This record gives sequence, C-alpha cells and structure tokens, in this order.
Amino acid sequence: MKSQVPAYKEAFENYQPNGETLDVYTYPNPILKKIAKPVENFDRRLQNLCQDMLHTMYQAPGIGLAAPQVGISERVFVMDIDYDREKFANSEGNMEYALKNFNPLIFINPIIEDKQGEILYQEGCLSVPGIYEDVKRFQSISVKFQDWHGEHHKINAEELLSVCIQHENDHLEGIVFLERLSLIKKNLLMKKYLKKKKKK
Ligand code: QAP
Ligand code: CO
Repeated sequence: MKSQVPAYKEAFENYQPNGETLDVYTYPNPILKKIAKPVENFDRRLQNLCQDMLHTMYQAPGIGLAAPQVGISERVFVMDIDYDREKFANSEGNMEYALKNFNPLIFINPIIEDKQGEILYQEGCLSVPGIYEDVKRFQSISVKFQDWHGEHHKINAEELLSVCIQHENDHLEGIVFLERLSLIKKNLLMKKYLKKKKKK
C-alpha cells in the first residue's frame, strides 16, 4: 500500500527540521480520556495540524500519533510504520535528521471494519513513555477514512499496520493501550510508569 497522501509527501521531500514540534501529553492527562469529535472542515488548519503531527512523530521518533495526544480532541491520526531517519550534525554542530523511504499516512474520521484473526504485538506509546507490553489485537482489518481533502478511501491492513491503526483509533475513543491489558498487568505497569514519572 503506497501513501494515501502524495501531496503531503511532496511537502516533506525537502524537509527541514524547524523545531515546531508539538507537545505530547502524557498519561494520565484527562485529554487522553476524551472521545474525539469528527472532523468537519477540511481546511488549511487541518492540513497544518496533520503536518505538525507528522513532524512531531518523526522527531520522537514514533510510528503513530493521534490528535488527542497533542491536545486536539478530533478524529485524526498520522502514521508511518517503516522509515529511515538519519541523524547528522549540521554546520553549527547541532543534531538534525533527514528522512528516507518515508511513507506518511493520514487517517481522518476512520472507521474500522471486517476485523479478523488475532495478533500479539509489543506496543508502546508516546503518551506512556518507557512502557512496552504485548497487546492482543485483530490481525487484519479494513478501515474507511478520509484524507485531508475530505476524499473517502478504504484500505485493508494486516500485522503492524493493522495493530498501529487499532492503537491510534483507540486514542480517538479515549483508550490508552494499558487499558487493553489484564488488570494485574495494567496495575503493575501503571505503578512502574508513575514511579518513573515522579522521579523526573
Ligand atoms: C503506537 O507508538 C504503536 O515509550 C505508536 O520512549 C507502537 O510510536 C503501535 C515511543 C508499537 C503498534 C506498535 C514510545 C517513543 C513511540 C516510547 C509509538 C518512547 C519513545 C511510540
Ligand atoms: Co499511543
């Protein structure tokens, strides 16, 4: 499956890091618990939000980021599950990075259908830094969504792409991956996470 957003890829071809990274809200911030609202206006603001989210994701680096994680309670997430990020020192000696073989995906107002099979995959989340655990998800799904022009699409997804879409879609429903674990695991990891967070 190739990029759903060729226009965005062009915008990134001559990509220069510009430090306009969005703040990522971390668990247990209440914004992460809210159900996100559908996007209605496919305007410049939406495109800017998507670009900033991709920028923030690549910078992290991460493979997926949902709008509620940057404090915007709207049904949008961005993703790139397979890219190379080369770090280098610029002329002033600061670290910059260049993206290679990237394939940004943007999902607006997504609806997951045709859920099939089971897969166990180790997940992490930019909103729960430092915590990783196996989560059970559907192995294959299809997903209907809109691009930033408002055009409708439908794709099939398997394995990591499927897992990542389910993880990000959960954010739109106010669900963090820890909630998908057994109560015992969840409590254990939560303790570990909150202890770490306090130390910082
Ligand atoms: C969701 O998560 C995902 O703890 C995307 O210190 C992850 O990009 C779906 C990240 C895995 C499926 C499989 C996490 C970065 C990035 C951290 C991410 C961290 C730095 C997480
Ligand atoms: Co997440």
